[in-house]
Parts: sequence; C-alpha cells; structure tokens
Amino acid sequence: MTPTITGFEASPDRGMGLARDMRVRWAFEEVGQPYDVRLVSFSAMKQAPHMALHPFGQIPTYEEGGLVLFESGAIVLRIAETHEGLLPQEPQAPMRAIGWMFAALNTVEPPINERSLAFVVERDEPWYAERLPMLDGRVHDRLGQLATRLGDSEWLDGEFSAGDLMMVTVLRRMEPTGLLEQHPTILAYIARGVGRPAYQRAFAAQLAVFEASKA
Ligand code: GTB
Repeated sequence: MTPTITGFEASPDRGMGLARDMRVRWAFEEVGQPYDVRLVSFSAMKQAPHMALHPFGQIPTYEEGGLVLFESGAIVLRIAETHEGLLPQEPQAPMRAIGWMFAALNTVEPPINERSLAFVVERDEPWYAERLPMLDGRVHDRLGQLATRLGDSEWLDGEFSAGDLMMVTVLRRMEPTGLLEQHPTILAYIARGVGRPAYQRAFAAQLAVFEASKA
C-alpha cells in the first residue's frame, strides 16, 4: 500500500522546502518508501474533506490503508517505526532518537516558529522592532545550546536518525533570517543533513511542485 500525504499546491516558501511536508518526504526517501502526494490549496485545506483528515485544516496529512495521521512528528515516527533506517538498532538508542524528535518539535521549533510568525504577521506593526531582539535572543539561546551539545559530532546521538531529520528541517526555517550565520556548528550540521541524497531527492520533488504551480 503506497501511503499518500498532502502538501501545498503552491507553497508560500516558493520551493525552499520549508513547509512541513518536506520532513515527511525526506523520511520516505531515507527509508526508500515510495509515496503519493495530494496537493491542496489553502481553501481546500479548510473544507470538509480535508478537515476530516486534519482537524486544524493544515498540511501534511498521511493516509495508509485505514490509518490517517496528522502532525509531521507523528507521521515521521510512523515511517521510522515501520521501516529500517531512521531509528538506530542499539538498545535504548531508538528512544533517544525519539527524544530528539520531541526536542526539535517542542523545544527548538517554538522560538523559531514565533520568530517566523512575527515576521509574517507583525512586521508592519509599531511594536515589531522592539519585540524582535527578544525573539532573536530566544532563537540564539536554543541554537547556542544545541551547538554546544553537538560539539564536533556529526549527528545528535551517534548515527543519523529521525531526530536529526526533524532537527535539520526545524533549523532550516531560520535560513532566510540570517540568524544562523552566528552559529557555524549549526550551519555545518544543516549542511550535512541537506547534503544527504535522500534530502536532495525530497527537495527536488517539492521544488518540482512549486515550479509546476508557476506554469
Ligand atoms: N504541528 C503541525 C505539524 O507539524 O504537522 C503544523 C502543521 C503546519 O503548520 N502546517 C502549515 C499549514 O498547513 C504548513 S507548514 N498552514 C496552513 C494553515 O494553517 O492554514 C508551515 C509553513 C508554512 C509556510 C512556510 N514558508 O513559507 O516558509 C514555512 C512553514
């Protein structure tokens, strides 16, 4: 059974691979699982057929036989648990990799999300300039802590895992801001992630969708 996910019909990131279907595409590519993508418009996302799959009217969703999932973390975990390649084999290592997935989503992504959202919806507001240093500071705190933990390691905990996949996609959200430039360890970590052939295949697939949307 080939799973089907949903993605933006025309991604607002213009093919930069920053939307959350990218992490799911990457996971499929890492484990060699073919997948289908159903593209949805912003209005279709809020209509009954899609809302039945995703209570918040967002992408990505995942359908596999009778199983329907939303939340990119749950979807990547499903892929990781049902295929080899994203969770290490040694005792306790899979749970630590899952812990890093949660860290990416619950500890690193919130300040990154807050910073991104403020730029999108508040940048013309009078308080934005005053608020920005605080938002940047929260991002820098997390990036600095993560860089300290990474040190000279290639990945977060031994071999590449779903934890790294999730973390790299979360960190990439900050690429357009320039904030990453102060964190060479993080930049090198992201470069290792996006240099993986599976990432490149996933990126090309989402870029092709964007290119087609312009035609
Ligand atoms: N917690 C959920 C998950 O991880 O799956 C969050 C899902 C989510 O935020 N989905 C977004 C969405 O559907 C797309 S990824 N938004 C439409 C809506 O809420 O109506 C977020 C995103 C959007 C755009 C960019 N960008 O342009 O750079 C980056 C990320």
